[in-house]
Amino acid sequence: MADTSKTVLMMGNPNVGKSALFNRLTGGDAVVSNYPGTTVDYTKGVLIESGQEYEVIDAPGTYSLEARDAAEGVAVRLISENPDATVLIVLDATRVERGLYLALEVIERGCPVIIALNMIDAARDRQIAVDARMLQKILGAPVVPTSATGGEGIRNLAETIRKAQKADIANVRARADGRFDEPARSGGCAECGRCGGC
Ligand SMILES: Nc1nc2c(ncn2[C@@H]2O[C@H](COP(=O)(O)OP(=O)(O)OP(=O)(O)O)[C@@H](O)[C@H]2O)c(=O)[nH]1
Ligand SMILES: [Mg+2]
Repeated sequence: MADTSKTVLMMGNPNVGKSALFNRLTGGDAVVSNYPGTTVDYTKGVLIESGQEYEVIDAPGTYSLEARDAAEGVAVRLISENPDATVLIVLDATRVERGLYLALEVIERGCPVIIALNMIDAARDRQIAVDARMLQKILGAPVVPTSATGGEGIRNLAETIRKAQKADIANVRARADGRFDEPARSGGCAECGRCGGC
């Protein structure tokens, strides 16, 4: 199987701004392909960040990895076909809870993930406060607030791809229940990707 370690697979619920973010990350220079055997299209582009070239795939929107229609089926097949990819999970900051089911499924699969908390501008406008740091701590993976339409956080998101982390779902559950304070690790933390402390 091809090396997919430099692939970034964008996944998220429908209408959360995946394609808008994809265009920001890749400059909109994209190739649209039909997924074989389906009528579903998906888009690939290139991001060059700190001298590293990534292939970015904009997957169709899905609510879960138990696909219920053709588009969701393609999203699930893309994650299977790119086993070493970093999964960029896009959440809508105005309705974070809706996207968490998929995020947890992807984390449970053992994929290295980063999370874009997109539509942060809309959340702010509607006075919806989202604690990105807490979310990051609980999920054990970097969380970057973004506004794909306004351009906010895009640079930070691109720079954070290399800090993607595989999270342990059992630890995520424990932290969500408030049962577990993760001990300092030597391998890196979700906060800065380098230390064991913050
Ligand atoms: N306010 C705001 N609107 C956004 C943002 N990102 C995307 N949008 C808008 O949200 C709508 C959906 O954006 P898309 O990029 O098409 O969303 P998607 O996740 O690719 O949608 P599907 O491919 O249908 O799953 C569009 O009208 C965008 O302009 C954002 O950060 N802030
Ligand atoms: Mg889209």
